[in-house]
Amino acid sequence: MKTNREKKTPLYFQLKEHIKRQIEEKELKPGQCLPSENDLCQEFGISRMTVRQAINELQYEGLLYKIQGKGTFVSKDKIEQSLISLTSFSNDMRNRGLAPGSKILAFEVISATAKLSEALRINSGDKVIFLKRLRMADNEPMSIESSYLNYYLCSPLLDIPIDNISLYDVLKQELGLKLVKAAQSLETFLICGWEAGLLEVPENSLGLFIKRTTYTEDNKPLEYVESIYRGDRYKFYIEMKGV
Ligand code: 16G
Repeated sequence: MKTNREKKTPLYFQLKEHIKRQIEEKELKPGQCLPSENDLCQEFGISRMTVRQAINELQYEGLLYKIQGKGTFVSKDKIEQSLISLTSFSNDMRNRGLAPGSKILAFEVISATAKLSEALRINSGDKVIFLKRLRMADNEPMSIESSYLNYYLCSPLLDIPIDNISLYDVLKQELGLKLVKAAQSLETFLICGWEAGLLEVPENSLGLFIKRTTYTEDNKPLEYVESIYRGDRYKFYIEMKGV
């Protein structure tokens, strides 16, 4: 492809779209190194600044990543998660042939704040089980989940070794709870500081902030979860019916 100076779209944008197409068509494959900035300047007859702008934007969008001193590489395909069925992280990863894992960041009993008492429909100050985990797939960090669980429904959980378990499997199989439905919201989020370190992403990477409340029978909120998902590794989809 040659960039076209007659077009209304800026030159950097033309290069960006070209690289995007190459990734979509698998001409550039996940893990593959991009040609050097110099090579791209020469090939497309554009300046280094223009090449950098295209590459930086693709990096922000999660399609490319840089390794200091090594070059720019194509990111892995994103994990697509359906928003229709109430699945667990472990199940989602296993269905994709990836090994789920967790690193426990906190596991303790706390008192419900006003926000938690509203989400779990309990009184302020009531006991809540707080479980914060870094979730991994094939040892790659994917998300940070902060789960707040109704103490009176879930207290046997405190006696179970929590490392690398599926919370939903334990709630269902060992505590006999039925997870009937969940309500979830998604917002964009900038990942920085400690959380960027845990997720192994650059400062200010795009992420998704997800809140989920899961209900058991009788419409009782069982868990309220706030999660941060890596924007470069995840996409969510939903199917809609015509009205
Ligand atoms: C998912 C849920 C989370 C739940 C977890 C249980 C989202 C946004 N969140 O990650 O609410 O606690 O699965 O996973 O999907 P586990 O059974 O593997 O522990």
